[in-house]
Amino acid sequence: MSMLKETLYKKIEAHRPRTTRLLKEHSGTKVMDINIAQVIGGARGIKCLVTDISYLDPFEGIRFRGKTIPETFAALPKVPGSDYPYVEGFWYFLLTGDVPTKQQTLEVVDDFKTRRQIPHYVFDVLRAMPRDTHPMTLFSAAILSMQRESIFVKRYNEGMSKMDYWDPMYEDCTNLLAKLPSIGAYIYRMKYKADTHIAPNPDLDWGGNFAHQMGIGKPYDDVARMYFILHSDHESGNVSAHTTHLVASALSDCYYALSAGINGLAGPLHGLANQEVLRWTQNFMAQLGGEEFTKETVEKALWDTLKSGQVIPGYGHAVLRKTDPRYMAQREFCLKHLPDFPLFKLISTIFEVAPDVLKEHGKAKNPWPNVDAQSGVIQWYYGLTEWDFYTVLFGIGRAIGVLTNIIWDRALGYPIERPKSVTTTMLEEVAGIGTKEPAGAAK
Ligand code: HAX
Repeated sequence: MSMLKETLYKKIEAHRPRTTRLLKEHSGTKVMDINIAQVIGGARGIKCLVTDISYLDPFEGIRFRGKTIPETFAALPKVPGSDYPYVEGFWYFLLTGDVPTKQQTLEVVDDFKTRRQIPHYVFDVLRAMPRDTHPMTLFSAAILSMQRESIFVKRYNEGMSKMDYWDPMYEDCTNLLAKLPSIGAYIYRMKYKADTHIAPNPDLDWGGNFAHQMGIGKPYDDVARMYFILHSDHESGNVSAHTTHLVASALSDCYYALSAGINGLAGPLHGLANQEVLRWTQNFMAQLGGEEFTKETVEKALWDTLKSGQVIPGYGHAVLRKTDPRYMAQREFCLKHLPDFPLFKLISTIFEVAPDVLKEHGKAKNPWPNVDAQSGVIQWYYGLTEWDFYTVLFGIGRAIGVLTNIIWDRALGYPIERPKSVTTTMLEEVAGIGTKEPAGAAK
């Protein structure tokens, strides 16, 4: 057994009694009350998911296993000659809560390399789809196509004990995660680089090999590592994490579950917002027709978007009530590496103007930028201008967090998810509203 798996096993054994005790001795203790706005409004703020992988404070932002983003980057072993850590070490950290040593990290680096070969039929599936298929559809289909590889399914069919579920889930998730960057790079080059491909480099780590297979030179390897870690996890309630958890709760394997989560990430209110930000900026520049932008023209364009009934992409958040620290981490990267890049200047001007516009507009509870407002500009700078690919980058990163979560779901025996629905009439009764319901309405 690898050091990582052994450490994880010990952590699971130590954690299980905590969950059992809560359920046995305190199952009747109330966590919160909920109101009608939450019931109708997308379960906003309802505390009904458990994860120890990350926690999102509205005013502080994300902490991975208790560490802020700068603390996480500082703590983990770095790739020699790079500013950012091995993603493999981050995977170890998310899974176990322990900061790995260099040796423990390198063991994971090697383990990933042995698992990264992609079955040839995945390429056949990708090539069979129309070339103008959205990259997220290709990515999701590639993941789903590998479902036949599931060790969990095989062991389940053999009659495995519930206590062992986490083990094949760990194997499946690691096998899948190890392949994702190469699948992403394949999709990218098939679609946008005349179907020319670059073989993996066995000397490179997960993030470095992604940059290599994309065909983008340094420091894009560090961009990839930073990007994947920043996008990995945002506690459990966001659409991609929740969907992955929900599907896995039916004991569907990780191929089914991650593919579903990726489909959720592909929505414009979630991960697709990063491509929408680029679409917005490019439309805006096209409208200016070569003229320099000013704060006034940016402000007018933002109002035009709002007045036409659309959202300002990259702004607002369901939980955060301040500028997303993931935005700030990427902004710092831009200030260091591309301070004079015109698109970065535009993104910075939007940052100066948009919060006041949104405040005056008076709807968004959070007028500040989220992760997606800043991420595309970095990709664009390094030559990745095909913005409909951006959410695949997000998806590769998001897989790290959601796969960690479903391994722990299996380890702690979380049950099939099944919240309860009510009818509108029932809510009206709760609210004390006397209504005449239309004939045939559900009671
Ligand atoms: N522009 C315009 N209106 C906005 C807005 C924005 N950026 N953000 C919120 N609003 C509006 C909502 O549409 C809603 O309007 P209605 O009352 O007419 O329905 C109102 O303000 C209240 O919404 P909220 O409570 O502040 O926000 P929600 O929790 O409902 O939604 C969203 C959160 C992130 C979906 C929302 O802020 C949004 O649509 N933002 C733009 C898209 C975006 O950037 N998405 C990425 C978010 C981060 C993420 O998940 N990345 O993957």
